[in-house]
Parts: sequence; structure tokens; C-alpha cells
Amino acid sequence: LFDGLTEQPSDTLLGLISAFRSDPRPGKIDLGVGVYRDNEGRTPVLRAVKESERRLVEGQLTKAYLGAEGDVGFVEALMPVIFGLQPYGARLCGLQTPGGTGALRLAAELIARARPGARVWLGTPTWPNHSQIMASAHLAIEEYPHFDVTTQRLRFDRVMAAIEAANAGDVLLLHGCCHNPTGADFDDSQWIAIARAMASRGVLPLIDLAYQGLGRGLEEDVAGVRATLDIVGEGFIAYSCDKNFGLYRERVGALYALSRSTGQAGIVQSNLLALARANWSMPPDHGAAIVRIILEDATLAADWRTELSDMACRMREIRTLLAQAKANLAPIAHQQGMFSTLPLTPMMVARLRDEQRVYLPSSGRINIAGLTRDTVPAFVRALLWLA
Ligand code: PLP
Ligand code: TYF
Repeated sequence: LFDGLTEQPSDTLLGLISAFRSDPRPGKIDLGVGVYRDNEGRTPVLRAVKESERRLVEGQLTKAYLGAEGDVGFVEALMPVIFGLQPYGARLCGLQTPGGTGALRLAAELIARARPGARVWLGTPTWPNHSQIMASAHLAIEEYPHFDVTTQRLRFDRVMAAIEAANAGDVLLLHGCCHNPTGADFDDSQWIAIARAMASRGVLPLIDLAYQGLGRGLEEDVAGVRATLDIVGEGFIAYSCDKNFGLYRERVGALYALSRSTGQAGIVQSNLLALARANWSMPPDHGAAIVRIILEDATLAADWRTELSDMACRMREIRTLLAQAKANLAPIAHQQGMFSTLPLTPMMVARLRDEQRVYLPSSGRINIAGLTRDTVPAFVRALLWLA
């Protein structure tokens, strides 16, 4: 049975975690996997999450099955956070998924089922899992450059050209905010232009929203998402709560689909539920219940917003410090969220690791939250040493 298998590469990002851990050198800096860290280098459980979990443990009376849609209260409580107070009524359906990854997987399978010949357009560089997930769902992938790492310029012209080249029914995968791995987001007027072009070409948006609130702010970060759905009138949001609630290993996500009519939305939902049953049957409950309890309690929700905004603020401060410390890091101050990608070769990345104790993936991506006020100077010195 297993004779036909060949060895597969491991995830290089996740591999960095163990490489960093086993390095005994003091003063080592980890800019690898995308996990938020505070100014002391810790990834603490958020205050509101701790309190919500305490209430959950005390108040939960049963662990009986919920169903393929997961925690409906969670799915609904997130809606105003993502879509605002004028959502789309019954044209919008959604279900809980195992992380944003599960949401992307389900969207991909629904696209393959609804439109077998559809192509998915990916702006590169992007999160490596995007192409794996689309390929696993047997979707054809088309790539175009989203960002030029050498010049640190967003290629808005190329996304517009991709939409022009797409067929009606193709899908454009967009990062809702805090682009992984470049931090290069569209501005509000670019979002509107992209959405109008998609609407006129019949191209469908699949928006990966994994970092809401970690960029400019909870509302600001979804302005482009909302404009796109308003203008195109149809599309998917693959949502992750794993970064903005710090729940990573709990695997908390949701997939929302906006349809053209309420009748169509019912059919879409029934297909999503059938696909979920064939994949994981039902999503894990704990993390979604934590998020629901927070969002349904005004005090806990306010505390979550404060702590989230503190995290975003800290990353903006690091961005400013980097931009001030070295002229060619200036673009970092205008990028959003947890990541930027520096024009470093794999050889340079290896030298940074071996000789300067700085860990990052060979792509040159840095996790901004891996730096603190105190370690920015050492990192900048390491970059100057390279040159
Ligand atoms: N999309 C992007 C761009 C991500 O960086 C991540 C991070 O893991 C995800 C989706 C998936 O999130 P989750 O960990 O909830 O599956
Ligand atoms: O890009 C990152 O670092 C995060 C975490 O297979 C991650 O999105 C990385 C790799 C992976 C799953 C999550």
C-alpha cells in the first residue's frame, strides 16, 4: 500500500520552532512562526480568554454533540465584528471550522463542487498553505506578483491585470488585512477598484481574514472586505480567531459565504455542512465557545478589544523603530500586521542564523512581534553586519 509514497518536505516555518528551541546561545532572536509575543517575549493567554474559560468550565453542563455547523452562537456573534451592523440578512450563511485553515479548505471544496473548471488566482508571495489547500481540492492555480520584495512595492497593477485575465467564475484569493508574508495591504481606494473590476468580470472573492485587529484597528482592517462584498455581492470570508484571540492551538475559525439570494444561501449552507461532515464531521468546541462568551459579554468584549489594540500598537511601535534605525527598512513602517519580507537571500538568512543567532524562514519574512524595544538594535546590527 505505501510503496508508491515519496518523502514530503516538512513545514519549514514550523521546523524553525524546534531549531530555535535547541539553540543554546543567549541573546538568540526568533522571527519565525507567526505567533504574537509581548515586550517580554511571551505569548500569554489573553485576560478575557482566561476569564471566559473559567466561566466555560464552571457553567458547561454537557459535552454532547453540537452538529456540523459547530457553535451557532459563535458564528453569529462574530458577524457584527466582521460585517458591521448592516449585514446581509439571510443572504449570508456561515459555519464554524477548525481554524482559518479549515475555512479555506471548505471554501476550496465548495468552489470545486460548484464550478469544476474554476481557477484560483493567488498573489505571490503568499502563505504557503494557500496553494497546497487549493491543489488538494483539485483547483487550478494561477499566480501573479502581489509584491516586489526588492523594491518593497505593492503590485496593484498586477492584481488588476490578473482580474482582466481571469474568466468569469474564477476566484481571486485576497488577504483581508495584514498580508502574510509582506504586510503590504491595499488602501481603501485600491480595494474599491479591485472590487469593481471583479464585479464587472464576474470574478468571485475568497478573502482570507486571519489578522483582524492586528493592523490599523478592528474596523479599519475590514473596510476593504466590507467594500468588496458590497460591490461584488457574492463571495467567501475564511476567518481565523487564532491570532486576534491568541487561541492558536485551539483551532478557531469560521467560513462565511455571501450569496446573491436567500434561496441560494440555503443551498450553499447545505453544501457547506455536507462538506464539513465529510471532512471533520463537527469542529472542536472549546475555542469557539471561549470566543462566543467573550463577544456576548460587553465587559469581556471591551477588555478583548483593549488587549488586541495593545498588541497592534506594540507591533506598530516596532515597525517605527525599525524604519528609524535603517534607511532601507523605512517601508516597514507603512506595512501592516505581524509580517514583513526583507530582500534577503537564503544564504543571508543562513548566515544570520549561524553567526548572528537570528532565526527567520529562508524567504526573508520576519515576525515583527518577535522583536522588542530592547532587541531591535541587535537585529539592525545583524543586518548591517550582513552588508
Ligand atoms: N491564513 C493566513 C494568512 C494565516 O497566516 C493563517 C495562520 O495560521 C491562517 C490563514 C490559518 O489560521 P488558523 O491557524 O486559524 O488555521
Ligand atoms: O505564517 C505563519 O507563521 C502562521 C502560522 O503550516 C502557521 O500562519 C505557519 C505554518 C503552518 C500553519 C500555521
